[in-house]
Amino acid sequence: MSSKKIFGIVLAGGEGKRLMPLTADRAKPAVPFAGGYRLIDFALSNLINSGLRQIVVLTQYKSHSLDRHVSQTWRLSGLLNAYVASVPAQQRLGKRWFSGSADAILQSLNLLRDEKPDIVIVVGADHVYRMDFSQMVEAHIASGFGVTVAAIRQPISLADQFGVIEVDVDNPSKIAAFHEKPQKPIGLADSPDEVLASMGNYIFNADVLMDAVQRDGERSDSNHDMGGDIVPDFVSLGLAGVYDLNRNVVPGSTERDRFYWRDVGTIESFFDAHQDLIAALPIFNLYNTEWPIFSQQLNSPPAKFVRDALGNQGTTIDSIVSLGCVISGSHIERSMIGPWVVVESGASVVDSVIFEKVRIAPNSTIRRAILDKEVVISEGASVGVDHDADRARGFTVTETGITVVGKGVIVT
Ligand code: ADQ
Repeated sequence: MSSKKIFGIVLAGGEGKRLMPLTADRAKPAVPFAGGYRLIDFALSNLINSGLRQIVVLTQYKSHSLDRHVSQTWRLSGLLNAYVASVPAQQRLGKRWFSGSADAILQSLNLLRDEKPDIVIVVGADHVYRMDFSQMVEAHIASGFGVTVAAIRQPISLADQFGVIEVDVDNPSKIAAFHEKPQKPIGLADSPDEVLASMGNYIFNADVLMDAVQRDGERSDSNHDMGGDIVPDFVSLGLAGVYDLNRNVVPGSTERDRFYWRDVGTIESFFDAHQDLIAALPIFNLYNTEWPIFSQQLNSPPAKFVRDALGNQGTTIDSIVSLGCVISGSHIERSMIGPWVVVESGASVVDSVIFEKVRIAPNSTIRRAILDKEVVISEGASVGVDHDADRARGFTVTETGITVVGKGVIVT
């Protein structure tokens, strides 16, 4: 890691409307993922593994479970001034919440004034990926740009969800143009079906960032958004660089998962990201011990698989089953089962994501569904089999037929 003093800011105040009902009761970065993790654990693990030791998480929307997760899980030693601190919106600049991600930083400048870092890494909180930021910091310092934006190629069909980068023809490390969520994107010259997307991760010289958010705060024509306002400003001044994730080498990563990055902002992408992990040869490998993804260590017994009371044997295949689960004479296939889930005799769970403490009673059927925490499936009930019946019971059914049952619902 560079000898510069580096500070991390995780933007975690977004509402996550497109993940409803999973965000009805929690901030998007606190949404459980892959059994025992929360979405924010990926960003924080990357920063910690990259050598950062001073990190703040800026929160505001329904932040209780997020604040609790950060304070319980991300306890660094008190030595060496090391911390991951959750900082809720505090109305330091008048009686208003954060009006956008740049405003969140503007309202938190006291943190930078206290720590006086040279470099600030600003990252989003809701992506699944591995990245060594120390390599990006080296590239940023060498380039001399005020901001460097991390980027990855994405299908052009997704361009309207991302900031799209055009690189300078004479200097491929410089951004020539930046279009936030364009409706009519232009594909890359060497690959017309792809665009170069901003990952929502930025490295700034600290003084440059402080100046930029202060200037932005004075503008009435700004939405105070990092991607929509701050980055385009730097680009128009010729001061923005780009760092392509394909330059990043993360210890222990495989050829298959080297450039894995998923924005899990929608139910579909959240569901698909689980399938990426469950696959026998996963394209995102949770078992890379050289670049661990940290999360809360539950004091839980191992998962247990038993015959039911009549001696019937179950099958569990192509699935991940978390700690504390008891699976009894039931069938589980291509599914992610969170902690402390009970699946009883004759129940069948296929292509599904089950959050913690769900109870699935005998002879019930779950297909292509996401069940939030503490859902109870009654004996013989089904979810994901008849979408009209799912809607009639108030469940969300997506365009591609994923049924989502909200937290604590009793399904009969
Ligand atoms: P989006 O993710 O759509 O695009 P945004 O909704 O601003 O942008 O969220 C970015 C991050 O900031 C998220 O982690 C979110 O939780 C947080 N955030 C949003 N509003 C906030 C607020 N008021 N206070 C604190 N935090 C807030 C962004 C970029 C695109 C880029 C994609 C990559 O704008 O250019 O391509 O990320 O996914």
